[in-house]
Amino acid sequence: PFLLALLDEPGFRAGGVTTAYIAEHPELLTARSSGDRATRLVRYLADVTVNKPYGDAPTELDPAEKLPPLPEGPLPEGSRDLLLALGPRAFAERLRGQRALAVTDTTFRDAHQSLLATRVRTADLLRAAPHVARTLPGLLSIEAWGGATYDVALRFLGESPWERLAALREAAPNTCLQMLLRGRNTVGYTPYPDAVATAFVTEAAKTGVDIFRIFDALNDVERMRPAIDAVLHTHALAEGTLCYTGDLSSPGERLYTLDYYLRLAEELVEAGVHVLCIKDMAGLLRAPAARTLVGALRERFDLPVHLHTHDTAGGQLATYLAAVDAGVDAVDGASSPLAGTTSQPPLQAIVAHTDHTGRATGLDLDAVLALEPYWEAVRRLYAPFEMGLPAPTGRVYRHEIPGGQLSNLRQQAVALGLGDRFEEIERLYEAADRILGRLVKVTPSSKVVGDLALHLVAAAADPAEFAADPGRFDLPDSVVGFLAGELGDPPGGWPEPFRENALRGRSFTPARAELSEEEGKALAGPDVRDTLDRLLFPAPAKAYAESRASYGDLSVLPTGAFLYGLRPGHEVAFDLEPGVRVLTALEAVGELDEAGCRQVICTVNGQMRTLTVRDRS
Ligand code: 3PY
Ligand code: ZN
Repeated sequence: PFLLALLDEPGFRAGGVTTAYIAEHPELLTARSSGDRATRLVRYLADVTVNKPYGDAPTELDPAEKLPPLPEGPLPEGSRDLLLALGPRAFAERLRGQRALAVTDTTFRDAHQSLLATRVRTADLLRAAPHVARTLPGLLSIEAWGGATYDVALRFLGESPWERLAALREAAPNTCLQMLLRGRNTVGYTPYPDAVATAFVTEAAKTGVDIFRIFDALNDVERMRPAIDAVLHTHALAEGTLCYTGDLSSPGERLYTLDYYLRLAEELVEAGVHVLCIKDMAGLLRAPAARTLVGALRERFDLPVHLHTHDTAGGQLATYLAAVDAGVDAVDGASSPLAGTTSQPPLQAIVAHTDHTGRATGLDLDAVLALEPYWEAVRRLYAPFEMGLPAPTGRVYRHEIPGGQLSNLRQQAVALGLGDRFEEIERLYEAADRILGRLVKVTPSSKVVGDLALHLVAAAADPAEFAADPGRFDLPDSVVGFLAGELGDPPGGWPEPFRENALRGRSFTPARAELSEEEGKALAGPDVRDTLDRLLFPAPAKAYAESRASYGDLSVLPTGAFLYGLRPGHEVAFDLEPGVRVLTALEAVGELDEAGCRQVICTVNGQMRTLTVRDRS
């Protein structure tokens, strides 16, 4: 490949290669030439063209055509300018003191995590970011990172999550970028040593995160503390999170009561967080409960309260308005085309319903509306990842499945041939939750409950029989780990004797509490991002490294081509780097040969190329 790279180099063609030429161009020894980089990306496109992993393109529309013109003039000041000027403590005080309802735009993270399997690529986010920065400078933040985005970028998109963050930082330099951090589990599904959480937070703040929303899947503040402490050493704001479950207004509620949340909030305040977040991941917080909880938190503590919800049952705008009356300082919304059902309530409605009141957001409704056609086109482009909740469902009040997981489980049910019997999975999820002790259900505790539910379905097990004699059944690893205490202790205590019976005779290897000396050194070294990728997600990090080695930086490809490949007569343009444009078009795909391959003939910047691709379709 090195020789091929040289052959493509203009200096070689023009004057012949000498050792002096190489000496003058040391980058040739490390970087590949643009011709070689183009060929490798076209090789990826040829593969997708033959194998069509997601079928044919659902639309020919390029979302970029739907973007309004970018306003000119100086970039308006935004929340990040204020945070950098005031520091996090004074910024939080100001947030608490202001009348205007502050708003976080979740379109860049939670919305597509909850509707499109987290698949929206950096390029599509990056195109919208400068518009948000220029036309909605009154936003509190853009939630753009963390949650499942890290894993999915490495595993499915061939993208570096760190490069996404850095690029978004550059595209919206005036507005706070926010991330979701799962406490000791960082952006993964099991706990990591504290040194990992610390290094992760430090690097994320350095790269671009200004607001860290930190939660623990069982609401255990001790397990959020390393991350909180790490944030307190940066410029960024720490949001300490109460994950909400149940219905605190119900007279039958004994566990997740107002007192329970107030005690939790007190611990978070003592841990030094700047903001209190109510994270209603399943959309269970009803309007009267919101009024009570927000009112009590505001009365008891001086910190601003930030409310997050999912609109699964369809009633969460009412919850927001009740919270607004009770003084909530900030809420989360997503642009309408990526809002509703398992995603957040629409930003557009939040702005419209508060306009001309004392709590108006200060966001320009027309500016929010101007981005609707763009996000609508993006959603159409990602149609294969639509996760199938066609309408609101009130059953969430019973099964309490978080928004992101509900859409995911529906897909898993379809894969198991149970697509038409999803109510059964919901019923077993509810039963599994009761068996495990009525948990706060959010990544990764929600995964434990979901794994058990699917396991009961697959084993055709009756939940009562399973609960009475779990030793007779296989158990998913996540369930064994949970019962062994891997995620901490559940708020309602352990379900005994179920737990003892379930663990008897089973072994469990706990996650490591410490790093090896070598890993510790690597975290302190210059390649901290690669080290974090490897420590957090060994297999996806390897998949990413292989993809990068084979194809280069896939994030430069337009999404239509990345997902659906090339079509005859349609030229695809992409930039290897600013100013280095590649134009490619499909000429023909050959017959299947004896080796199971096809020839793909295409033009690359006017030159004909023939690539051999294995047909795995
Ligand atoms: C995540 O942890 O990714 C979540 O969105 C939880 O709600
Ligand atoms: Zn959420």
